[in-house]
Amino acid sequence: MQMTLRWYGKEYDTVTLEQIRQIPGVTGVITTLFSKMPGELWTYDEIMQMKKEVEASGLSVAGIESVNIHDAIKVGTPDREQYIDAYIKTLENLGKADIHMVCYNFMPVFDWTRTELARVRPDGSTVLAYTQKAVDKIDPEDMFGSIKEDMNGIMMPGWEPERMAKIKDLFEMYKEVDDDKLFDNLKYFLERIMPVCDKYDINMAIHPDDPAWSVFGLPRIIINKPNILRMMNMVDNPHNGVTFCTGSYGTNLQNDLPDMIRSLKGRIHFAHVRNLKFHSQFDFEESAHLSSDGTFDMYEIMKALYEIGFDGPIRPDHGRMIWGEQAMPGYGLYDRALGATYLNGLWEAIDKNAKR
Ligand code: CS2
Ligand code: MN
Repeated sequence: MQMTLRWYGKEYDTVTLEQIRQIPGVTGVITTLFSKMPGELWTYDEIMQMKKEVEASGLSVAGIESVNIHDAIKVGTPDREQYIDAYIKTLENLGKADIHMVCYNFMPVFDWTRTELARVRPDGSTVLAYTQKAVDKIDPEDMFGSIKEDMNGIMMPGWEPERMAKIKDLFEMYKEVDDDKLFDNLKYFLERIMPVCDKYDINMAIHPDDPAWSVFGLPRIIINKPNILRMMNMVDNPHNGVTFCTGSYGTNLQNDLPDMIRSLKGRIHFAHVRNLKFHSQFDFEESAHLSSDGTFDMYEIMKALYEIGFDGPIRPDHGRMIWGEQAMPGYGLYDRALGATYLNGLWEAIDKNAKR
């Protein structure tokens, strides 16, 4: 595996490439062209400019998170063709730039959903949190407004104000879309892009829906083992793979994370590893990575990844906000650096033990 950190680009991120470079064992970043709207073409020159900047710092571009999917593709409206064509061109340009992993998601309207961006924990750190009660009370149109204050003035991925302004129309668009329709539209999209992925050896890595159940009555499909295997089988190409995000699949306590990892051998192209602490089944917060601080057994998760021969990029996903840092919620430097170091430690121990 290659240990990485997510980096949004110097205009958007509070963390610098120079800082990331100093985290032991972190050799690459997962980055994006953050100003691009879903459906917009990424040119070769723009990609190369970003890549050169990363490489000048001594790090590599280990992959993209995300090239976002336009709602027309998810809903399956006739204008999806133009957006799929643009997506294919973008993939071609990434391939030419020698970038081979693309994370994306197929969540309608909202990317991840949290009800608090800065819940204070007993130790004074702040974390993202979710309570079903709060979601049940809120009108989806007010969702953006309710968390905007906590964003520290920073634009958050998936919550772009331009999209949120059109939230009513978005809900209207998805009215006829149920789980099966969403699966069909995903299949259509994947079948169209697989030839360019084959040509440039690009691994597509779908990110799970977070939380892993339907919110606001919207369909959500990338949520559990049967669904993800259905997706793998419906387009049976090794380039059709997943981002295994423990914090997203793990929102559903029925999901056995190590077992899911083992069932996806060869198809996990990217791993997000973080821990959650549950207060009840539908009330959780994002804890430190350490097993004892949350609910998941991080050793078993890393061991499952090791045993299936996972060799893609991995990153600590969200971190807590600690030591007075001001950053995009979940994406500060300090706790993610601690997370990377911890995961590297687990990996080293597992590796040495396996080789004895
Ligand atoms: C990320 C997701 O911050 C996060 O939770 O893991 O927003 C992820 O980047 C997207 O869903 C992938 O398209
Ligand atoms: Mn994730």
